[in-house]
Amino acid sequence: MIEEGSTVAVCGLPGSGKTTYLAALWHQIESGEIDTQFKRGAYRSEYGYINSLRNVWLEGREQVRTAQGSPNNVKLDLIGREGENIALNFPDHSGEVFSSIWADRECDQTLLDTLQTCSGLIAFVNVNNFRKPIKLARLIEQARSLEELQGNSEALPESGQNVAHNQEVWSPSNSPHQVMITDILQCISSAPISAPIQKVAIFLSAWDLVSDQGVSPEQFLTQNMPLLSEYLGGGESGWDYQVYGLSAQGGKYRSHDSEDPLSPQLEELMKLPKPSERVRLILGKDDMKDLSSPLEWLLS
Ligand SMILES: Nc1nc2c(ncn2[C@@H]2O[C@H](COP(=O)(O)OP(=O)(O)OP(=O)(O)O)[C@@H](O)[C@H]2O)c(=O)[nH]1
Ligand SMILES: [Mg+2]
Repeated sequence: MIEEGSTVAVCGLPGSGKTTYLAALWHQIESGEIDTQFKRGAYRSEYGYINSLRNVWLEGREQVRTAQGSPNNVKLDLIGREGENIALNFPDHSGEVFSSIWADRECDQTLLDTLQTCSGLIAFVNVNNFRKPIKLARLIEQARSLEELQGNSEALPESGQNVAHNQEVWSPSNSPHQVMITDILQCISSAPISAPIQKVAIFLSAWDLVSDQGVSPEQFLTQNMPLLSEYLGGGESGWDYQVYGLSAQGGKYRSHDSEDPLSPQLEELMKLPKPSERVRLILGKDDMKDLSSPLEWLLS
């Protein structure tokens, strides 16, 4: 039986797909167009914010970046499979509060409150915009070319400065995303945050952009984010985890204020009689539509 006042924490760097998921989830539950694990309960909460996200999603437009500062408190009144009433809290934080855990070693107080009271965590990674790890072989290759260039002084740029100018200055915020996410998960589970949660659903968002690669979400994680995959799978981390491929839009949406005509792909999506059918959620070999199904696992 799921507790009445449960909270799911939504974690992810800027642009990782958090708000889009909430918008699509709410549409599926509110419309009742498809069979979902959780149904809509009697309205007891404030729905202004989540309804505005849903309308943007229905129009095939990207969500506006979530503003920094206080999170938008989303509370959904739901009914579980066993008929239980659940008021599910889903605070929509901006991605910067998560970057700040990694880069500044600081945790926003409201996020801390969420983490210490939640039953489960969803961690988002956008497969379209994550910063990949640099392969050691590539670094060695670059170092060799630099050595060759230095050995051949005629080939060097006149002052030698262009080489330095082209190098990116390191800062915590331009680290590979898998390093940041692994560290954030580690911080969440250890002191001083010590969140009492064990389950994390990893959502690889914008999955429609990689679904033709023929790999499962778990394989994608192993191939592209080996550090995170080993951290989760190594057994030492303490997390019970599942990796999902999530397409909450089904394809590319227009930007929030675009006046451009719809792309052929978006036109097809918009023609679907049930907008809930735009969505895909992949877990292993299962290809699902119901965005609330991971919540059942997270909350039970
Ligand atoms: N192709 C595709 N793009 C997606 C999908 N879901 C999200 N995106 C894109 O990913 C980007 C970020 O999505 P948001 O939901 O705003 O991300 P967020 O994590 O809330 O970002 P912040 O509010 O900045 O923290 C947007 O450009 C979305 O259009 C999807 O299913 N498919
Ligand atoms: Mg957002």
